[in-house]
Amino acid sequence: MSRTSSSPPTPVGSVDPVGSVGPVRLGPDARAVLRPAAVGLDAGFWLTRREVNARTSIPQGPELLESAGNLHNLRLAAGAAEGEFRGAYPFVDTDVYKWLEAAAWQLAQGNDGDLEAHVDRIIGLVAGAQQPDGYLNTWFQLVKGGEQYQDLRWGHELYCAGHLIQAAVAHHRVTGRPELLDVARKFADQVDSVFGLPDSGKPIDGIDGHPEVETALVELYRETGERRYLDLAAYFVDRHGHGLLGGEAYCQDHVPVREATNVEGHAVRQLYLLAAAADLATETGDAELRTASERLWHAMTTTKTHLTGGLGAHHEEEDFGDPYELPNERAYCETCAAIASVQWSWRMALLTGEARYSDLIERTLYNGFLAGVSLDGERWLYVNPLQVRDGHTDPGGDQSARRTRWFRCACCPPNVMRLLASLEHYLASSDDGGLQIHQYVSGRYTAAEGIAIRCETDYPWHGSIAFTVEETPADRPWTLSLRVPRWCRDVRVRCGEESYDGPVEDGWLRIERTWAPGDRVVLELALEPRLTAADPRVDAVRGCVAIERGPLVYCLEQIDHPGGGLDDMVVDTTRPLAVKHRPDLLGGVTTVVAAGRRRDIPDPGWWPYGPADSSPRQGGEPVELTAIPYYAWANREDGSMRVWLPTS
Ligand code: FUB
Ligand code: ZN
Repeated sequence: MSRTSSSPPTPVGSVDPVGSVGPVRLGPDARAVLRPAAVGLDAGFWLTRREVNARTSIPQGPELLESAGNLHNLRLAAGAAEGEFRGAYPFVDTDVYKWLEAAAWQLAQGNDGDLEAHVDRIIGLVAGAQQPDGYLNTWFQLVKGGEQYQDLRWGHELYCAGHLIQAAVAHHRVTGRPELLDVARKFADQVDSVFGLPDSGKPIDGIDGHPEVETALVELYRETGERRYLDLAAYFVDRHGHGLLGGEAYCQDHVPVREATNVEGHAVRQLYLLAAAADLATETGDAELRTASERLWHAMTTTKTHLTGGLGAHHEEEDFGDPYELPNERAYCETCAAIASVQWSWRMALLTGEARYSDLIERTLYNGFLAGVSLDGERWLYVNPLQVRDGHTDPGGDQSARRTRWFRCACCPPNVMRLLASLEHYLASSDDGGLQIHQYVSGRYTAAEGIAIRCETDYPWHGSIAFTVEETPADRPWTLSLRVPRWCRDVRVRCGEESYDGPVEDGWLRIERTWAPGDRVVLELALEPRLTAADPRVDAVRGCVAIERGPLVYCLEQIDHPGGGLDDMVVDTTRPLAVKHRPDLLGGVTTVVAAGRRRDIPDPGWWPYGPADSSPRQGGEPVELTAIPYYAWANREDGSMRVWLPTS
């Protein structure tokens, strides 16, 4: 099928009455061309990951928050406990808020009784810790003598407010109950009474060093209809980049969003800020913010994104780094940055209708994001390197390349929980013309006006994706739009018994007709394993290839290659790649087998450098290389790992 480009679609306007109950609910005047559609997963890859989240990760939250001291701090602030503040950071309250948000989305899947009881109890603790003026931050209340907004660069007070607001919106959206929303609004109102432009009469013209409150305030506006929350979000977004915090990129204070030409500074901070920019463009029609968001997304994906969708090249300041500076063993790729990237891209997908945003979401979900949690849902990675060397000495701590039960800075685990618990929200959309499938899962996709289809698939292991129309208006046509991933070189579609050869336009394959219940469409995405090379400016991987299959990035792990290390392996790119389904391995994965060699590396004596080789040696012992999906690495014994493989 040919790929072409088309002109932009028109906005959808109002809220979809059967839309997805999830983190983004468009306001009545939203300029987005798509709105999130509801999906109920009933089998397959992501259902398994979500069940682990529901049965293991989320239920362990209350105990972990108790033992780490987060809940104790809330009791302390409420005057209901004695002792010292526990925790190393001013933002430890957000671990509680992100867990509450995850639990709220989980409640939408059904209530096991126990979870709701924990949620109610913890909301009670949060409400109890709130000051009468609405302010809430246990660090400042307990350690800093109640001072407020005196350390905007590092204090994270508004960052904490943002996560509280998001949790409250989730809880209200799912349960209809006001308890946490009341707390969040009271805090938001206090923030609104304090922050504003110098001529506003409000005492502080300032921003938080860690964006997050901005996108949360937009969602609070969407949930409550109160315009001043949207205005406050717009104020905060636009006050970044004016030197209010000294002008550092770390705090997103180096350049106004509207003028920025590439993503810079602390990756998570940048990405949360850009999610808010996309939200504002969506709700207000601000064309300049939209253009900036599009420009920055393009710059990020072309120059600063790892193959896994991971973001952030520097351990120092958790920073994006320079264009094409994409190291392997020192890749930072914080799990939170992958999550923030999904959040931003989804807002851009809804705003523009463009498939490329969901291409990146797919890559990120299956790789850079999912590697952040172990297969059993009990251990985590904060940083997600693309290589662990033979002989690696692990420093331990939060930034370890070994999975950890919890972190001192525990931002990532509950962030993973909330994304997995709300995952169905990021999979499909609708507009007045029909239903768009962004991500392929087994389950039921529902759009407005009586449209529902069932999808059966074993994706990403197999590329066959079968749709059956279950509900449809009888008397009018609508369009089923299927995203054809950018990596896919061969796509076929059958409608009933006939093959369909419409074009792939901007990544969408659109099938318009008057459907009848029982109509079948089968999409076949060829999942041939492939070797991928990077832009030649990425010095770190010059002369290397990576193995991919479908949306999955693969890696080698030491445990599958006994008899030597991984650093002396070479892949033979002239030999075909083979696929082996391994139900016995890592919860059931498809491995890719490549031909390789273990290089004969001559003893360098005392100096490992020598004259450049004009004809590199091709010798060495032949070895079968077994690649596993990157998301599944670090689930067996500790050892080396690599994504990028030298070719000579
Ligand atoms: O500063 C709060 C969180 O801690 C950030 O989002 C993460 O990058 C980590 O630094
Ligand atoms: Zn994190």
